[in-house]
Amino acid sequence: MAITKNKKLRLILGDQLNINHTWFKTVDEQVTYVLMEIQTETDYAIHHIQKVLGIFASMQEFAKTLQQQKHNVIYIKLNDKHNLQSFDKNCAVLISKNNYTHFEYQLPDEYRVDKHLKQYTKSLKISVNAVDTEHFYSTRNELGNLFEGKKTYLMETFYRYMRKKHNVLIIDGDKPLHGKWNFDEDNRQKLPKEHKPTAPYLFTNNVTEIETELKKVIIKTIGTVDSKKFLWPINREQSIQLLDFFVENCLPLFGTFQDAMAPNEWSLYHSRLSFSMNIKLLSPQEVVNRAIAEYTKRPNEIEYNQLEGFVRQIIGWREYMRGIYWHKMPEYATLNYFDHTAKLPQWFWTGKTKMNCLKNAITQSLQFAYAHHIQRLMITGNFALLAGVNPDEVDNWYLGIYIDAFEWVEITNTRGMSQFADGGIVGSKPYVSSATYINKMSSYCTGCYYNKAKKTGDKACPFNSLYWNFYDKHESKLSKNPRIGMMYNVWRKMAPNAKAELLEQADYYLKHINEL
Ligand code: FAD
Ligand code: DLZ
Ligand code: SF4
Repeated sequence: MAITKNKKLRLILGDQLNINHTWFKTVDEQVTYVLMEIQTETDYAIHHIQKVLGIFASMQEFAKTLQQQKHNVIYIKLNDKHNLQSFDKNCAVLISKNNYTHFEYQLPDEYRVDKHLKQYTKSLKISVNAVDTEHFYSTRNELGNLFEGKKTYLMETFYRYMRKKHNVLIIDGDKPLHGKWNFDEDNRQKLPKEHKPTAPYLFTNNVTEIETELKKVIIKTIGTVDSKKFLWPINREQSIQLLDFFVENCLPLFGTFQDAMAPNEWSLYHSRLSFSMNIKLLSPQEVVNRAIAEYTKRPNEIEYNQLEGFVRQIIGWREYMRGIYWHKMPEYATLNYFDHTAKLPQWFWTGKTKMNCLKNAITQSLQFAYAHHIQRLMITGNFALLAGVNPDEVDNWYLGIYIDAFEWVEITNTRGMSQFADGGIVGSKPYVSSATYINKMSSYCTGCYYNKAKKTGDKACPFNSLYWNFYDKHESKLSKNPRIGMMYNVWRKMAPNAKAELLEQADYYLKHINEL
């Protein structure tokens, strides 16, 4: 039997659901697309049940769309008899069975999968091509090239470069609209007591069939789900609806309450678009353009600081984190600047702690697979850093629990921004705080078992003593940092017995961390 030339197999990963990719512009009967639900991907971390369901449901929807457009699609479900549970093994069988003469894949976002596919394709006897995902504003190496030879990697420098390069909120060729690059000083207020935030826009997708399939195999997951009313978007139409809802209802207060936290309010004015963007149902360009269009349409209702703050998160932070990832991996995953070794407290997996801020942030993470940025940074991340938890443990928790967690954006935020384990590549100082900051930005302290104002003694808020203990322990590594020097002046001036009491209190809390 004659072998047809140019028979192509194209692999689509679970976070590559970009229907606008060049691949799909023409229908070619010589081309077959393959998507696969596999245990090597479900098991590299203990994932939230909603993350696995969300990715599988979106992959299935994407395969359906491709089929409707008349593309050839092979979809391997988790429990298919012939599923060999890894990208390379499944592809190898398909290639030999169907006599493909070409194999193509889109560049993975994660180093681990990139390495795996590079190794696998080296062994292939047919031609191989890896193409861009056509998703990001910047290339993998763009940030590395921009900062070539520089000691620091300032996000603000990168952000300005991106704004100019992509002509976003720019006038006169290279000047920032409204005279300033960054309007953060107008943002970040606490939620007023009487303020009732807009309720989040939730979907009611039925994903019970996928849940039943998941239960048949031994996949350890965390968190809860109502699989009859799965609340996250699982296709492009729903992602666009969520984007519309965000710009119409939340953007006007996005910046103002970006850092605010309140009990039982799990997303406030945040967009919750990270999942759709990270699996590429939405492109960052269309999100940014939609927000700018809304601002242009309603100049009297949407202030510029709200828009600029949102655009910065996407053009700035999101692209910056990806650039740092590709510039610094694989070493980045081994960095542990403070040599932290402690284990994550058990209640990170249950939310059962008397600390109201942590109880809220963890419980909502288990319930929704989501926490907003300041909860991740200044509640859970802050505590893990003050408690000296090993960054590997911290990474595994963040990589599993959030629906939007993929290593390229998780590790740079967790190990970098939150844990300062990179010694200052992403952030210029560690993000730690006592109860003062948490109380300033939230109303958690009001309902807490602990007393925010007490540093030592019965019911003293653990953040207070752990905060000073952290600075004391890492004085040699931090005291020369110009952004922290002032804290050391305060610490040095403190009476010796007050210092001793604080350190004793911290020591007690660290020894009884699982009981906090
Ligand atoms: P919004 O507040 O509405 O922001 C809009 C968009 O901006 C987000 O969707 C996201 O794409 C982008 N963005 C905002 N901040 C960042 C940032 N620091 N880095 C990258 N993109 C950003 N984000 C992830 O997408 N995946 C992760 O696994 C992840 N892990 C994090 C871990 C820690 C410890 C911290 C501190 C932050 C982490 N972030 C992560 C960044 C940020 O918290 C989330 O992007 C954001 O909370 C997602 O919710 P949202 O879509 O409602 O964001
Ligand atoms: C996160 C995830 C999970 C849980 N399962 C799958 C899967 O079964 N099949 C798949 O193709 N992708 C999955 N993903 C997303 C991948 O982990 C992601 O595509 C790679 O890590 C590249 O970033
Ligand atoms: Fe958190 Fe301390 Fe406030 Fe309690 S008192 S909510 S532990 S900061």
